[in-house]
Amino acid sequence: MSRRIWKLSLIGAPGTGKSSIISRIVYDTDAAGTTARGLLTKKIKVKKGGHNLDFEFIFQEIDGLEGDAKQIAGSSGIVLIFDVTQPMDGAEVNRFAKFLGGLEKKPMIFLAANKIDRKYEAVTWQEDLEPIASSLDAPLYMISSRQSDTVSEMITDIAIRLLERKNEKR
Ligand SMILES: Nc1nc2c(ncn2[C@@H]2O[C@H](COP(=O)(O)OP(=O)(O)OP(=O)(O)O)[C@@H](O)[C@H]2O)c(=O)[nH]1
Ligand SMILES: [Mg+2]
Repeated sequence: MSRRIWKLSLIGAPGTGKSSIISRIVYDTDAAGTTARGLLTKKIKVKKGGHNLDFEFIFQEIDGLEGDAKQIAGSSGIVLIFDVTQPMDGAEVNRFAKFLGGLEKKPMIFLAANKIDRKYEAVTWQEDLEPIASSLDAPLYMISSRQSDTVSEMITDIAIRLLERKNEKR
């Protein structure tokens, strides 16, 4: 059986929760502070069409939406992380989308709105992010690194979508 290894880059402003989300996926805890710097990997199993599929993700954390082609190079997918308790900068997101469009090898793009456990303090809503998601043709996930199921549903869906895209290209 073939091994599937994908590099997944989490990109977002400082404090949006990138390390916490990676910790949740890798260790099933959100204690970002205990996370060693460097590349973390996680093997996950997905059931699809009666088959058990094995995947391995390599995670990379990238601060800010400045768009560094070198850092993004080699990523199968990128997840733009937003913090629902912080305002989002639409112009910045558009600049980043333009940058992505200019890349030679375009990674699959995903959007994640994090910290939904603090939805009563939210200033960025699902309705604010949906137009961006559809303009980027990217799925949008509402997650909290404190809520294990929201993160595991996201990573499973990302794995399936990456797999489907890979099969499409053959
Ligand atoms: N309430 C709540 N807090 C969160 C959540 N995710 C992250 N945090 C908190 O937000 C703060 C920043 O989280 P980090 O995971 O360090 O964010 P980061 O994007 O890796 O930050 P930098 O590496 O500094 O860019 C920490 O205090 C986390 O505990 C969440 O889903 N809910
Ligand atoms: Mg971090």
